[in-house]
Amino acid sequence: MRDRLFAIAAGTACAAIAVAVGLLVAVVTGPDTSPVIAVGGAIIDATPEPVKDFAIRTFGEYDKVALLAGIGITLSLVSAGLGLWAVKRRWIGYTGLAVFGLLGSAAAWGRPGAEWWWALPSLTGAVAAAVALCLLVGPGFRSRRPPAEGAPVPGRSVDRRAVLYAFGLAGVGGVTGAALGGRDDLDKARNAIRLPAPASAGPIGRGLEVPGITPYITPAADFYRVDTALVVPRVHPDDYTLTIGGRVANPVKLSYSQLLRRPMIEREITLSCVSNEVGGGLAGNARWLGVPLADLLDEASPEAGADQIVGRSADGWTCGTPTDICRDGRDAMLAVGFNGAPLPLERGFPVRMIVPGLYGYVSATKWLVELELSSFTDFDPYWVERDWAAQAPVKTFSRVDTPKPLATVPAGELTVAGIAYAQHRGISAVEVRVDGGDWSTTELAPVISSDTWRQWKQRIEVAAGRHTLEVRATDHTGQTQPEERVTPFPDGATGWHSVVFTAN
Ligand SMILES: Nc1nc2c(c(=O)[nH]1)N[C@H]1C(S)=C(S)[C@@H](COP(=O)(O)O)O[C@H]1N2
Ligand SMILES: [Mo]
Repeated sequence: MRDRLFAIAAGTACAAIAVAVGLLVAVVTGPDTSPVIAVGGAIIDATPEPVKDFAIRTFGEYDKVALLAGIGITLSLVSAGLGLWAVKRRWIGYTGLAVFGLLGSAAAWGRPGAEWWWALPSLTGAVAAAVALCLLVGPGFRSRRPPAEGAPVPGRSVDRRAVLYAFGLAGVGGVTGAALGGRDDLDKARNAIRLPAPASAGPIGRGLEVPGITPYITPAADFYRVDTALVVPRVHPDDYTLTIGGRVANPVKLSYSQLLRRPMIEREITLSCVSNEVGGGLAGNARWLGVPLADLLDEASPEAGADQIVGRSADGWTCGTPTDICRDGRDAMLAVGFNGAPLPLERGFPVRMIVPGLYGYVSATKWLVELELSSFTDFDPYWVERDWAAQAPVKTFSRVDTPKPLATVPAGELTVAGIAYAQHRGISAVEVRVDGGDWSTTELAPVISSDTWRQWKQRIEVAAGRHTLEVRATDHTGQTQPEERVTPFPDGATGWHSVVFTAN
């Protein structure tokens, strides 16, 4: 039994050493090349749509944490098993480590933009783990079996200490690697940026003051995040080039400082995710500063028929936006500022795209490095390849923020409130009803444009007991949200949000 535990510990210690050495080498070769991140990235890209949909629905914004935890658990189990086998047949241990190393290297090589040295973290990690395996389960291991009842067990304590040392070394190495991996002068460079004042500053909206309502402007820390990047791409503004090419008469190349010198607009715009469920939180409203996209397109002069703009991010993710929508007068922009500061790193620093009226996956490329004029028949971007719709205008959405689901409130008068958006069409009315009664029209916050969400509130009377509050919104074209609930795939959820609460 003791020997088995030792073997399990030795196996997992070797895996920990592999991961730690991988992280240390990745300090030089780049954060997405470390074995766990490379494998995680490969899993994200290879996961079939229903599983991904399930993951996003189950874990929400913790989907990446869940994936890393899953990889960690799998690795621990497999390496524990390898440890058990390796004490009997050492070659099985070495073969297992070689397979690990090759899998990690293959995953890294499969990433967009991979270079040959991206395999080094996994390979060196595997070699280090093999050395550790040899030291821990090396010659002499068998001799530590109890020779006779009650006799001292030679060497055991030394070996146990060796396993502890191995875990300790792996811990220190891993923490050092992880800490150094994200450490370059990017935060410094971002803090040093002085954003220009906008040539055109849009009006500043004001929200309703109701306890429990979603604030009109979403602070950076509360803004949802959705992307396929396991580690945030780190794009230094000094090395930044944006290319506008493909089917254009005049290809354009711009550095970050050239982009900052162009006339800018600043606008409050809501961004929402196609995966947002009825009543969900995958939407935010911010004040974005950026270069109007239409001006840049005019300069590049797209060919007739180039009806899709393919956005590419530094990590290879792609996005397809209708060319005509970007030129129809709406505030489509290449954003560099978010709520008065340079874009936060996880929000696409240094440059991302924002197009009011379209879900993020067809418009909002973060870490944007290229716009390629193409056509919808010639190219399927990342999510379209995975069967999401190529055209995805934002559907009308309304949500109850207060009361919270299953809350208990005092009976009598009660203020209920929430938000609604029908982006680029505008919200004309929001109605609520209690327990399937008559609809009543709510009070709407003043609004500065059709591109932001609109808060609503209503005073209602409730008797003691359990109640259901429903909400529905109507846009400026006169369309009211349909009651039936439809899940997000393939082009956005619809249906009325409702909240059950108790009054007493
Ligand atoms: N490079 C890159 N940009 C991306 C994505 C991505 O996976 N990679 N996801 C898109 C999706 S699906 C959405 S909803 C928005 C989310 O932007 P946020 O994380 O700033 O809220 O970014 C878009 N831009
Ligand atoms: Mo999204």
